[in-house]
Amino acid sequence: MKSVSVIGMPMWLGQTRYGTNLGPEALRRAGMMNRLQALNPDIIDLGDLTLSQTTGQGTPSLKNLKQVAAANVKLSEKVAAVIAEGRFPLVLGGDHSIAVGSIAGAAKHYSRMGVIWFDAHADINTPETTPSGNIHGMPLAVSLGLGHPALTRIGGYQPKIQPEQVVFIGVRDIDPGEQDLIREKQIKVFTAEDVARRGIEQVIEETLAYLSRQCDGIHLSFDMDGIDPCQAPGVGTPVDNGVSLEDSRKAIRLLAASNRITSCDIVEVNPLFDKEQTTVLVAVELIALLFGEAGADISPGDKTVWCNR
Ligand code: EXY
Ligand code: MN
Ligand code: MN
Ligand code: MN
Repeated sequence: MKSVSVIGMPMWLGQTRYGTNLGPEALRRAGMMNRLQALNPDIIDLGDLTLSQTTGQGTPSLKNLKQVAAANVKLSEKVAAVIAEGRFPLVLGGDHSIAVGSIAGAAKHYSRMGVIWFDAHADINTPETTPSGNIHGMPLAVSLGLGHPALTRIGGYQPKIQPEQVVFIGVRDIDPGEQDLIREKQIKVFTAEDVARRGIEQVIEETLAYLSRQCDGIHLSFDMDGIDPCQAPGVGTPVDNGVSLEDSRKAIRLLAASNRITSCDIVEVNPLFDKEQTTVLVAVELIALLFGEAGADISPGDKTVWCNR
């Protein structure tokens, strides 16, 4: 049984749609802690870090830089301390800019930490390539040492990870500048289409084999918008034709069973865009599956995702 410490990051300044800051509380209100503690009594909630909620103090290509950097300095220290205690950090977003701090805090404990980036997006833009200036589209580039020093220097070292130790799963909305970087760095990619065509079991098996050979820890950065928006609508940047909920469940259960995941972010839940609590409840279920809940036996069933959007 892992000793798990939950850290809430009420962050929305990595993008421009208010609401992801409400994510951690929404997950708690949906009964997340009771469900986790029923599985494992040594799962504790450290509460939310106190973050600035006011916009400004950035540039058009790095919106809210000062606040986002300050928040991630705090998070990197918290995550590093949790791992130093021998505990597993589960970081609840908040938008995906928080991966800057979670990866910075975790990677210092490993010589070669792998990253599984489950997402509709690549989040590997730099200030030079970003189409929006939103830092939630940059955390992977920052972790690779590419971007503004106020972000790449967090944790006091850089880069945090190497491109050959990153695997994308579920991507389907990649900007031209990101495409170039992914090709140049030869980062391993399983698009949402690859998942549908090859099967999630095969994708996860290949991902674990690829990373286990070379990594001494694996960080799972799980962006809820990687799931098809018909089944997880409550996200800030939805993209059609995502990974089905069934495949997302299978992915988490396989990763849990591998016992190779050493830290995790669950990000981009935006309760203000949710339909009832659909996305919040999916996130709680996936977190419970990550920490050992058996979950309903999943039939091979129909993989397509049908919905009237
Ligand atoms: N690639 C686009 C940008 O950089 O603005 C969209 C990024 C969306 C990021 C979400 C968290 O995954
Ligand atoms: Mn993301
Ligand atoms: Mn995304
Ligand atoms: Mn759809």
